[in-house]
Amino acid sequence: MTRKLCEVADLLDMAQQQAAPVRQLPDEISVADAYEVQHQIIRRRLARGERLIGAKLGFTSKAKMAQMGVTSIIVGQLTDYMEIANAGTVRLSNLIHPRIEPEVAFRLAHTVGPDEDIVSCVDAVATGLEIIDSRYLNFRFSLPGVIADNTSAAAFSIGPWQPLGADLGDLPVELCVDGVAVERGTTSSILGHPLEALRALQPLAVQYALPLTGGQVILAGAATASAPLTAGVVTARIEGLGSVTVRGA
Ligand code: OOG
Ligand code: MG
Repeated sequence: MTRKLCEVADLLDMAQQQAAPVRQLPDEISVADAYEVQHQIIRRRLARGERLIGAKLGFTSKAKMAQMGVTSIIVGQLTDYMEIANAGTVRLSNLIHPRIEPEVAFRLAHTVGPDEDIVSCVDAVATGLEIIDSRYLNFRFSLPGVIADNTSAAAFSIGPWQPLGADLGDLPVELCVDGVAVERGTTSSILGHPLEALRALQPLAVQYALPLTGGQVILAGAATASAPLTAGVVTARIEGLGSVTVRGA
């Protein structure tokens, strides 16, 4: 990895730890280099004692693409540091300008083999909440910029796991802040069907060397736009899948 990419990793890693935003990248880097930076940041986090526990997709719905102005599917990595228990508290002072969005979460029963269909490796599904917190000023970024920044991943919470059984193709999704619905959508907005997000992840994981191992959580990407996370209670609800709640404080 070149010195320039190491410097970008340093900058973004520090921005996350200090909850202080940085300017957008001055010179554009390639998408492949951006994934290199993301890996470097994750290596630093693992060296600090965090564990890799999953992956997340971004921009799998038109609502998110339109909100953020990015139209390619991206992947980020989740560590145990980012997990908030259902009904747990998200510490706002550790974050820059957090936003929150509803997610469909999948769980891998076992490691995805090279010739295996990822869908056959999933044993459970749940409603999730993702807290995104771009390390860039004003939450504005380019495609390589957001990939380098681990796709704005900051925290997430997962509701009770359900067996993967019922059709997930068109379930109503709701995001409520302090009891008021602020976003509504349907799981069909996620690439037509949330299982398509898993199918989109598989080649990207191979291309960018992201491990897909047993027990991992996969966030399929938000079906609706995100909402600002401030002090208060946020619930995501997906009909038939249940709900998950976090409190911002
Ligand atoms: C990037 C992350 C996108 C999603 O669900 O689409 C994402 C961002 O919006 O800052 O997590
Ligand atoms: Mg998301």
